[in-house]
Amino acid sequence: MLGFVIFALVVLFFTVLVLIGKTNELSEDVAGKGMNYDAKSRWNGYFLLAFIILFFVSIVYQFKLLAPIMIPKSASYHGEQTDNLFYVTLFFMAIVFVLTQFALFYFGYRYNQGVNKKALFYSHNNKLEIIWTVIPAIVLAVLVVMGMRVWFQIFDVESRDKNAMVVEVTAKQFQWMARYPGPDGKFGHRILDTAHINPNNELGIDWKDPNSRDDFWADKLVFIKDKPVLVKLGAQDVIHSFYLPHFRVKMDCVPGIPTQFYFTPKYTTEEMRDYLKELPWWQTINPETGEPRWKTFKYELACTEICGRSHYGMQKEVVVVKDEAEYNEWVKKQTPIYTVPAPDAAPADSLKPQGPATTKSDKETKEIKDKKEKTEKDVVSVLTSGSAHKSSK
Ligand SMILES: [Cu+2]
Repeated sequence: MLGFVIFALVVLFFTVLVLIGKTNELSEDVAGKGMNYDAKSRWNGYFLLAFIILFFVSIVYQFKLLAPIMIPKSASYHGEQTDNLFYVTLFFMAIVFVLTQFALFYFGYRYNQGVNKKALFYSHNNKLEIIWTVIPAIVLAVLVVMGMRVWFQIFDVESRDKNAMVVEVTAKQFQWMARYPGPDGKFGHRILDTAHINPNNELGIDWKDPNSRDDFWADKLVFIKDKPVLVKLGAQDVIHSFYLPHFRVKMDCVPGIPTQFYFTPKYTTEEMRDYLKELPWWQTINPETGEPRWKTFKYELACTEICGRSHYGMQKEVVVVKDEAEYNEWVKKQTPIYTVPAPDAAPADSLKPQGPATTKSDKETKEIKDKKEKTEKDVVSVLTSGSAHKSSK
């Protein structure tokens, strides 16, 4: 409400200013003074100059205000390179921005209308045109080459560590399904057909494959410091986007097209907290928790593709542990999917594959299918009898 009142007051203030100006002009006209365009143009020039100076001051002020609460340093190795690329680009663009914007407004001030001023006809200048074509061309070429080098390093499949840990993340409205390969380090095979994919086995995991028996769902993503990770991504309904802002990782999850991202975490969650502890903004109290912000800092996975109504809820905690031992401890505490239904699977007891090489899941799949068909038949018969009833009337 207060916001609206302030907005209304600002609008009112400027409306009054415009009306005063108009009245002034009219009264001058009536008094026969005529319009003093030179004076008006001079004032316009002062205002232009004042505007651009205020504009730059406000940029510096906003930067000072907001920079401390922006995302902290990169928690992955490649992220340092992309950050560096960002800063170098920002540096050059800032120079261009300041020079061109200042020139634009300064010229408005310097060359305003005046009785004794005469416009200069200046058709072209080869030297000037060469300078403003060649210099930007060189700067842009350097930026493009730098960007391509970083890109090829990040996506260089050949130089990847073959022992990287692999995590499979599948997105759906509105959830992340993170599958870990379990202690054996191998994922169970998936069969992507309608007979294997059902509400209780959304990924179509082949329970006959022994490797699938220890795969587990993770309620948070756990990575190991300095251990490369390959995240294999998929989506079940619409396009989602796998975003780990602190690690500078972003990759779309597209239905039907597998995507992946390879990176190496550099700082554990604890190390990041220790780093943030030293920064003034992170020392302030978070009103939601009543504790300093650094204390409750968590790495985050978020969806960064507007994917539907509850898009904002597609979050997951990400934890980086210090070594394999700590990771194995966590793995030991997880329950394999094989004994529990997938997250969100409604009837908890409808699918519990047990024992070795059982085909129970297939049998149960059939039961579910039969049940579904029967329901559909019932619905159809109700509908048709209803319409028959109507038409007979
Ligand atoms: Cu999404």
